Formats: sequence, structure tokens, C-alpha cells
Amino acid sequence: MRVLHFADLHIGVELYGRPLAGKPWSSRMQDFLDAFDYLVDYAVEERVDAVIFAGDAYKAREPSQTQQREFARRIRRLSEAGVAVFLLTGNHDLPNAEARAHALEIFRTLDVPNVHVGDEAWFQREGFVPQVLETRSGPLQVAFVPWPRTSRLLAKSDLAAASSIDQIEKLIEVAISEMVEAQAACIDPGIPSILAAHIQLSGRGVAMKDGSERWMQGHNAPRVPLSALRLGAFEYAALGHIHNGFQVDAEIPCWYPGPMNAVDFLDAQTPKGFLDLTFDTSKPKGARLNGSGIPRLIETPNRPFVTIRIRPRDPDPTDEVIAAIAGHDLTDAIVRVEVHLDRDQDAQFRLSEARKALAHAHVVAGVRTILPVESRSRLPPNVQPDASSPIETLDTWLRLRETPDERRARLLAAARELLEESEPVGA
Ligand SMILES: [Mn+2]
Repeated sequence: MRVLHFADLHIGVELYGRPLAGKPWSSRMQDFLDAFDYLVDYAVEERVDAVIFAGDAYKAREPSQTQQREFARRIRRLSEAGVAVFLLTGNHDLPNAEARAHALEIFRTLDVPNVHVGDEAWFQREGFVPQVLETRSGPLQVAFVPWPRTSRLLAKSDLAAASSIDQIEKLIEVAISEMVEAQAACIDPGIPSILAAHIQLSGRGVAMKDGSERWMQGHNAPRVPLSALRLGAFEYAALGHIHNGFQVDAEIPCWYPGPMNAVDFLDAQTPKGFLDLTFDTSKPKGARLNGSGIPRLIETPNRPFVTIRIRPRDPDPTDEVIAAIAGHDLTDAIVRVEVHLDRDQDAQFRLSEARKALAHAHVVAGVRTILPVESRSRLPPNVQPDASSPIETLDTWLRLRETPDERRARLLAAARELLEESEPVGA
């Protein structure tokens, strides 16, 4: 049984795009659609049995009709080709008010053949039971964790009683453990099983790999330890949310594929694509995943992101900068240039000439001159604002100001609420 796993499609990202002649969207949205087409073509040609999408179909919670049509057009191709599709809700797919439909719900409403939607509504109707996808090669069990919304997961009274973010995260951890444990109890060991989760895992190394999801979500995500996912009950974990794909060190193969296109320069540090795995259904549980459980990364075509860093030596640095730019192939590329100068060089530097040398790039994300600065820090040197979430930074700042514990907890809770309710930010 052949299964593809992808996540964080984010149709609607326009960052670094240019208008496209004859199309109502930019070159960047076209890039994202091209990658999705690549996956769909692959699934159809290779006669893949199932495609697991681990959440975040769009950039915005309320995608445009055009974006929805382009997503649906491609899901339809999979459906018509007899590929079982599982669509999990991520944070970008959920509305910000109760009772509003989420971005993937229409597929259940229309009862599209072979398409399954993994969301809170399924649990409300069926209880915590996995979905069973009927594929050409037999059934596939998919347990799942949709993006955890604090307001849905926790009772109001529990939320009110919690006095710190640590306590709230503990409660979320317990709620997710229960959700997964109940589904795990339904798993038939004779049938392949996957856990799909759109989640921010906590633990060593995980936060550093966020990539653009960190700014795209605009707020702090509840962090969940790996132990809450009860992975021993399943054969593969199909994760979504973090934008620099990697394997999580776990008892079963457990992967964040990351998006199929880099959203920004942070994402571009890792290869982009989708994962291809095969279950040998004749084997027992634990031995079914071939290749020692390491899925193949199928790289999707991507627009190059090029960073040019230059430290010119000449007192007049312009020619050196132009020569450095000429040494890079910038065809179709999104490019940024960082020129490190001293103050005398800066006075000589002709920026407009350097810009002209970049004219053939797809988009120039920026030309930055960087001068030596005296470091100025309000946070102690051991606290790196870039490496922690807004909530953690606020917490540090409140502690430094010796804010009384009770007031600090109230401020943090209010900040968390504000961040959760805000729309995802970004370009
Ligand atoms: Mn997400």
C-alpha cells in the first residue's frame, strides 16, 4: 500500500510574487499550485493508494473563492483517480469564531467520493475513533489530532482556574493524550495505521526548525510533548505545522515534511517536497513499513532563494559587490543581498548600481548594508528574543520587572488570548 504524506500547502502565499499575465494570481501562488500539481500527477501516475494531508491548506483562514476553486480542482483529480484523500485541519484552516465553517468542511458537505475530513466535528459525531480509508490496496486506519484550539479542548472553568501558561499547556497535553489514547484503543493491528497531527511538538531542536510558520501563525502555539501522541499504537506519524521538514526522533517513523514550497528564506534551508511510503500489508504490525520506515522525500520543483553575503575590502566597494552578484545564477530566483561595510565604505557605496546588477532576478527581496554597531540589549544576554515565542519573551520581561506572580499570570493569559484570536499575520 502506497501512501503520500504532505502538509502546509498554504495556497495564497504571495510573498515575493510578481503579477502573472493572464492569471488572477501572482507568480508565487502559481509556484505553490505547480508543486501541488506535481504531487497530484505523481499520485495518479504511480497509482498511489492514499494521500494524507496534515493541515494548512491555505494561508488565510478565509481563503478567496479562487484559491478554494484551485485547491478543489486538484482534490477532485485525486478523488476521480480513486486515490483516498485525508484532509486534516491545521490552524490556518480554522475560523476564528464558533459555528463558522472551516476551510475543508465543504468536502464533507458535498460527500466527495474518496475524500475524508479530519476535524473536531468528526469527534463530536463519532467520538474519539479513527477514520478508515478504503483504498485500492485495502483499508488504512487514520487516527488524528486536528490543530488544538484551547477554547475547544478545555472547559471554561479549567481555563479560568489555570494560573500560568505551563498549567494550560499541561491541560492541553492531557486532553490530547486522551484523544489519541481513545483512538489508539480502536486500532486493529491487522490493518496499517497512521496518526496524522497538526501540532507544535515541544522538545529539543523542534522550535528551532519552525521556519516561516513562526511568523505566519502570528501567535504562540500550544506546545505538546511527543509523549502525548502515544505513538507506540501506530505505525507512522504524519505531522504538519513546522516549515522546515525533518524526522522527529520517536519510537515510530514520525515526520514533518514541511511545505512543498519555501515560503521565505528561513524555509529555503531545507529541501521541499512530499513523502512517499509503502506498507507491505502481508507483514505484521511494526514490520510493514518498507525501507526501515524511512519514507522517500520526493522533491517538488522550487524557485531558488539566493542569499549573497559580501564583505568588500576595497575602500570603494561597489565594483566588488557587482562582481559578487554576477557570480550567481539569479534566473527566476528570489534574491537578497547583504553587504557588510565599514562607515567609510558605506559613504562610497553606490546602491543603485548594485540594484541594476540584480535586474534579471525574479524578485529582489532586499539589498541591505550592514554597518558595525555597538550592541544594545535590554534583555539579559542569555535570553534570545528570536529563539523564544512572544509569550516567553513577555514572560521574561515581566519577570525582569519583578511583576507580582498573580498579575504576571493574568497578563500572560490575556496576551495568549489576544494572540489566539488575531488573524495570522504576514505579507
Ligand atoms: Mn500550521
